[in-house]
Amino acid sequence: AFVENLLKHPTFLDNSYTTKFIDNTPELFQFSKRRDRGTKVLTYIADISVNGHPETEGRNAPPADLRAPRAPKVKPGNLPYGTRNLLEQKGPQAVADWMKAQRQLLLTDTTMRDGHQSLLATRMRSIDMIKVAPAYAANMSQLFSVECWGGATFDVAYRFLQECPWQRLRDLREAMPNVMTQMLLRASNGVGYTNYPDNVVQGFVKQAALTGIDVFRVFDSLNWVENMRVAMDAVNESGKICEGSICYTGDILDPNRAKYDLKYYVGMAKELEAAGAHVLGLKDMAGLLKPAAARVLIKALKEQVGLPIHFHTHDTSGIAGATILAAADAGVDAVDVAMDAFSGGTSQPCLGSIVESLRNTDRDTGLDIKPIREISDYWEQVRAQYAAFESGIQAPASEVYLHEMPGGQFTNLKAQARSLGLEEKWHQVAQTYSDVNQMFGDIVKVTPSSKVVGDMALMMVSQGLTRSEVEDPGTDLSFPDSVIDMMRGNLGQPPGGFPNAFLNKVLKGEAPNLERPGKHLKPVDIEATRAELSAELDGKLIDDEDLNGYLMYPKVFLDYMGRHRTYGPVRSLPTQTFFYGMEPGDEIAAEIDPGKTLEIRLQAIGETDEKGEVKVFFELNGQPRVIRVPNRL
Ligand code: BTN
Ligand code: 3PY
Ligand code: ZN
Repeated sequence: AFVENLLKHPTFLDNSYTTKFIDNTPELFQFSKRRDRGTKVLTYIADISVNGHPETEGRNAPPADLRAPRAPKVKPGNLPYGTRNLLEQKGPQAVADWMKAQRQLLLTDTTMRDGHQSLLATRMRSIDMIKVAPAYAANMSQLFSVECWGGATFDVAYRFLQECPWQRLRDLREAMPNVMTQMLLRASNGVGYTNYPDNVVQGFVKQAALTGIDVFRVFDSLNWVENMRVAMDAVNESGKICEGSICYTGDILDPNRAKYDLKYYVGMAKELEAAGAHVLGLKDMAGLLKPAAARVLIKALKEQVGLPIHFHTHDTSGIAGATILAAADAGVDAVDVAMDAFSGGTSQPCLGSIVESLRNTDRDTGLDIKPIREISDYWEQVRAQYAAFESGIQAPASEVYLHEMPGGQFTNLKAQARSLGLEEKWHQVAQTYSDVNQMFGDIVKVTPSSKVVGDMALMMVSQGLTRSEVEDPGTDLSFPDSVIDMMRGNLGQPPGGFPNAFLNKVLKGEAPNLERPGKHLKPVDIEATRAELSAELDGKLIDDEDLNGYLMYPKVFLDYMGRHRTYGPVRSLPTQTFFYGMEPGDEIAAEIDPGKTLEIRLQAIGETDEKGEVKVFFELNGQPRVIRVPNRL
């Protein structure tokens, strides 16, 4: 009976139980046993209610009486046939063939990944996505895919949202079994900022496919196909769709930007086709492709490459909707858009508007506008909860054609500039970003190369350095680590390499590595790493998902696990509670497991005692509970 009770005990199910802990600290065991998940969640709420959340401190807050978002109701019944069913039945090549054969413009909804990554600093929580996923399955089954994973969402989930990105994916997959899920993968940089050993990239792709990704958009931050093969091969091995992607930069119609001309892009597309892509991604991460150029580029790619084309852009300049329509005219097969409430600006163009613009034309998307409006209404309520993470950008910015910053970086760099006291010098940062690009030899700027350009630009503006001062061989300068790392070749090689004079100045004579970085990285001993992590976490069994989280982000993952031990499954709290806590009299419900719901009422918050602690009085499922937390204010 003891074992049975133990096995059923929440701390055991939670994996926070360890024999080592009990053996070593019998006097604490009573206490540890009481710290079930309910108590942990109450501790989190108490802490936030007393001390506030560090991430929202000093930022705009949503109205105090904001209601929790309500997802559209879904009628029970069989789900319509969607792209996922096709993939499951006939495989990735059949999906690619179908894309080319049919005439509707196919749409990917990016709201759950790039939409909030570009508008809200990637802060959208899983619960807000999972609640609406059934409505997508029931009423948006004509979508090509839902982009909901990868890019910056992976580390932000652990780092700032105190939740497991794998669980997010598993839950979305389960709620949306008929529509393909899509992720953004930075090739050998995984979902991180650095080149990982080949076997780490391979293991990550395998796990992502197992947990629920159908379409992998793979890109390299310097457009180096050589450095994309490991990831692309791994995707193909998993039986999922490999979308090998070109990152678009410059302007094919501008004779002064001849480095990235039509021939360059067609050549890269052919390389990706030969490398085994099922779909060609055209990833315009900054929103630089203008309508007239899109006509020329899409037409050439359709004529000279056999793959269906999937176009991604950002509306930073305000003109991206026109580019999408031009691309549709020129025969593009699929495009990325965001649900209305998460569209525009540094995000993707507006899904509903593209659907309406093409209605009754030969590229009619076939999507019904009514569920789009219902779902977008929901997203509008969701967005209101994240007022703290709004960038404040009010208008389209043609300046993007000068700096070429990716949509996801724009707001981030602006926030970084603000924190360095450079907010007033923003336009100078933008100009310097452009100068740095030229200094680096005019490179593709996308995570992680865009971060290197941003680091250098911020350093120059904060130290008042000009490009010619930086390039002057006569002055000695200490460069940001990320710049040294990139010049060493650790992110790979851009077309034509880095300019020699600059490279020599940064490396001070050290020879760069011109080969694929992964070629020189020793494979990680996976099982030894699992054992090491297990030991670090007091013997916790480490599954492949956790292991992959740790391999991408060791410190971020361990910090997450440490907080998880104290606060438990906070992912199921409503977003308002997660960021702002509760007020006396508030009541919420949190479903911590299917069928296991915590009904929580905050009764009162006491005074701070002589030990600097505050008692917070709750009712948990009708039972009184008192939680003590330090007052850190
Ligand atoms: C983070 O911002 O580090 C992640 C969010 C969780 C941190 C918790 S919130 C309550 C407590 N107070 C803090 O300052 N950190 C933890
Ligand atoms: C990412 O890598 O996160 C991007 O969105 C690049 O555009
Ligand atoms: Zn993007």
